Amino acid sequence: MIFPENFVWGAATASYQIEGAVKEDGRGQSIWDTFSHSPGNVADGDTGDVACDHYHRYRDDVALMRELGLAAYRFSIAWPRIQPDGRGKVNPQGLGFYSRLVDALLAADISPYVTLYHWDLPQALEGEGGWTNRDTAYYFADYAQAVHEKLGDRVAHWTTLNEPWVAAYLGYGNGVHAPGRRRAADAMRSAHHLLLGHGLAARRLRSLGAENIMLVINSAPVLTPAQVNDPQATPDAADAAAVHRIHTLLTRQFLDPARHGSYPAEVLEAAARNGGTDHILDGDLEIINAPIDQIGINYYNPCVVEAGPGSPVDPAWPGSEDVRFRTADAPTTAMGWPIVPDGLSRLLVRLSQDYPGVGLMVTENGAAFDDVVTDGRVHDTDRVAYLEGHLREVHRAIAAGADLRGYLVWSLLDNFEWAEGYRRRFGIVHVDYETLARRPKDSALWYRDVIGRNGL
Ligand code: GBH
Repeated sequence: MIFPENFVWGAATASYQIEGAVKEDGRGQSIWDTFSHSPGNVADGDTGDVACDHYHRYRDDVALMRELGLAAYRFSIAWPRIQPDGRGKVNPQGLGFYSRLVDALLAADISPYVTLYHWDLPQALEGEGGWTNRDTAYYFADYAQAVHEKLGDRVAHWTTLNEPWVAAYLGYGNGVHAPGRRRAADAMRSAHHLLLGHGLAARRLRSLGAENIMLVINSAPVLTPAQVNDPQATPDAADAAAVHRIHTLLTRQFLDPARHGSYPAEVLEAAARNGGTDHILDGDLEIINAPIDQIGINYYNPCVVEAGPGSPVDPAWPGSEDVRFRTADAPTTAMGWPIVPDGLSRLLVRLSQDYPGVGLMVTENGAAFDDVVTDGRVHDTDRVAYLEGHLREVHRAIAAGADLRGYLVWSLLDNFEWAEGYRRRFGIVHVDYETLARRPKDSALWYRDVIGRNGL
């Protein structure tokens, strides 16, 4: 099973999940510092204070990437390292770190894929309303410019946002993520301002000469329980409506504005019933509809729903009043997430049809399992099976005509898994949190061979 020539193989991480060094070189506070240090928010009271100490160990980590043969490394930039207050003065030391990282990657023949926002908003901006405040979108574009001015001569691949659905609905809706606010109306407003920030930043980057601009979303095929194991199953009208509703809230809410310049009617109706639509101004959709080059898809599992009232409605899902969330009949990972590899091909084929004219990339895919170290090795056969199963589906989607440009494993390293802390391990490289030693798991060695062969 050979992949196309120039197919991009890589791995992904995010700043707060790996860097540590939260008080070094002038870094300001982010909402994840505040949130993780407030008791009750993160499992075991874990924080990103040290994380994988990547800030100090990045050279070793790049050497490891080179050994694995990665062609691309997707990482994110901590906005509060660049602008400690979220706006105004730029911190040269913060830019310096990413500049050294980029140089190390290029010297190792690895293309840097820079994500500008993977959830660590400067706390100073949260103090002014965070993403519920429209100004944040404009500050985000200024920040994007500051980063591009330093790295634009060497970085060819730019991502504005990682998973705006998660940032808005888990951050401001059900409060599972920072900043831990819990109001459906705030989440819907934040979603719009994140999209506005995406559009402003994409336009700004383009005006500065950037050529490969991407928006990364967490998407999923939305399926009825019967469809999980039988793609041919045909839901009745009520179940089909529930499926369509959740697909609209999860995926169309972001890609319709970004690619078609319009919101789905169902999203506007949900906003009207949750705080109103006054925050959506004339001209916003035109800004959001900025030209982009790729859509990044982070896929972990399908979303399984059927008709019937969810009780009570999760503030992460305003507009889902007639929908009941179900669990899939499938084996699960340590996160409790169902393993449904062909969900990925179903999703990719659909998105390539609904949103033509841009490349697609799997920007995250992977799994947490309860890894054990035995005799210095981690025999993570479950992770190898997960990755292999999903790569087969990527190949299948390409054969079906989807314009897939690459695949990035989540994650290079075990890391700070947000509200789950360090107890959930997604890495293909094991991290010993006592010594911070790295140890490639069997999955890393397997992935190296896949890359070497350009296929399975
Ligand atoms: C990604 O997000 C992140 O980008 C990454 O930082 C993270 O470490 C990685 O995945 C692993 O978690 O149906 O309401 O229960 C995860 C995307 C979206 C997956 C929300 C779980 C559950 C939504 N997540 N989804 S709900």
